[in-house]
Amino acid sequence: MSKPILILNGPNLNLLGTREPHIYGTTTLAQVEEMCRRRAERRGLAIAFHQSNSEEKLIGWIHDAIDGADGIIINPAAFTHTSIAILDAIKASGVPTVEVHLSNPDAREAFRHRSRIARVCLARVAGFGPRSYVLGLIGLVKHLREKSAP
Ligand code: CA2
Repeated sequence: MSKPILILNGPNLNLLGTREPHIYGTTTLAQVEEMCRRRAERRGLAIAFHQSNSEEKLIGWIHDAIDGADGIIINPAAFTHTSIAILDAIKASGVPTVEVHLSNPDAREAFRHRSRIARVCLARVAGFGPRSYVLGLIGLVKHLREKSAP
């Protein structure tokens, strides 16, 4: 493993820690990034961390991962439940991808129960707040290291 892990965040996650703390907590997205960066550095790895409200931008970053990242952690936010375009991008990239969520979508409204991307992801971590990202990162790195071991 020599390339960074790409961590992607979908729409409205820029508001994290500032709105609806009863659902999404008080940790900001910048703090989530810092938690992930520290964890990755302990394992000798770099991360690239992005957020966008635009599906097009998220897809562009997934395409960039084809040559530029060893793995992807993605919280597509509401696009989780709607975006066949993000599903197709992850599938086409061939980059091992872990789906993460702050809340547990299965314990919420019915429209959040379907994930469009789950079928092309290695795993899913949900419901642990910001720790979902860290747990997803640890699992992904373990998987990649086992895969590349001689
Ligand atoms: O639990 C998650 O991580 C979600 O991906 C969050 C999405 C939601 O649509 C998914 O069903 C589950 C919503 C992200 C919105 O982020 C906000 C953060 C703070 C305040 C308002 C929205």
